[in-house]
Amino acid sequence: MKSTFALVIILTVTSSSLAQQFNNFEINQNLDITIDTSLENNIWTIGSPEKIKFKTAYSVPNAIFTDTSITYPDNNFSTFQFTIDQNGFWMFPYFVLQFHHKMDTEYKRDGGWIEASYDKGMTWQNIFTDTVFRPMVQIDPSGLSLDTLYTGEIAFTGTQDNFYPVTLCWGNGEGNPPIPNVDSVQIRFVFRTDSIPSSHEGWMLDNFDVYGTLIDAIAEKSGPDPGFYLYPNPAQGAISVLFGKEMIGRVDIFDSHARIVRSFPCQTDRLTIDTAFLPRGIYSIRFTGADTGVHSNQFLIIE
Ligand SMILES: [Ca+2]
Ligand SMILES: [Ca+2]
Repeated sequence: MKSTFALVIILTVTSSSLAQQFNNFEINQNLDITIDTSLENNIWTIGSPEKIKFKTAYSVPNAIFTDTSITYPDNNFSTFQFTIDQNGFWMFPYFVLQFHHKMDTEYKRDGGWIEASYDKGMTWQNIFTDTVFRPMVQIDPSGLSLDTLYTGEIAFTGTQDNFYPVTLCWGNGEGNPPIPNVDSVQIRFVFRTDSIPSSHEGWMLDNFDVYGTLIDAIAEKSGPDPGFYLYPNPAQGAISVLFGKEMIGRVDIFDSHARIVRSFPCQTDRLTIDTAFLPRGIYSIRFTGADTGVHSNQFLIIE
């Protein structure tokens, strides 16, 4: 089966404070996240989780998660939302929304998706099926992939025991739908359960990060072997490489002048590379395997 995904190399510009909105539910909260309390049985809660699977936030102590008890109720429809202020991003060709999440739901029956409104809340689109302004979506391959709920919604559903990042990128680059020409974009996270009771804990999210970017490259790769995935990118101190399966071969890291700055053998499905010794800049990482050929990717070190 042919699979295609986009590798996105993101350059952040940190010189403008307008160009970032963030909320980790601790000290840094200039992205204002609201829970609509007029919605009956809205179970989103901001606080410190005390469940069985949801014991700790991604950044402690707080996160946003579905609550009222350990397990979520049936027939539930809950939302929270925030506004991306596009005025801060006009100088950038792209803007990105990133967050970390963890989920425990009844597979294909209960789950959550993300909606966007480009007309100040009058109409909403599931971003995963929106054909006009659909963002590129980058999901950690070890985490939940998108699936179809029995209602037909494309959503996150099922269980992942660890936090994984999700990156959404709206942009005007080649292959991207355009950034909508509006001064703000509203984002709504929807959690929905069916009529069958189940003992699952729901959805937990943390560290919402919105920023304008200049994207250096969007490389489309096709084929049964998607190469590998790097995170976080940009990196600070260390970068993790996920291959998706055990890979035997050699890893080389090159600086922007194509000089090898590090080289080592590998036999693993994932590894973490210490980047503290490397100055900030753009790097390439290349994997060469006897059976799997050559794969390369780029990353940015910001400190
Ligand atoms: Ca937090
Ligand atoms: Ca259920």
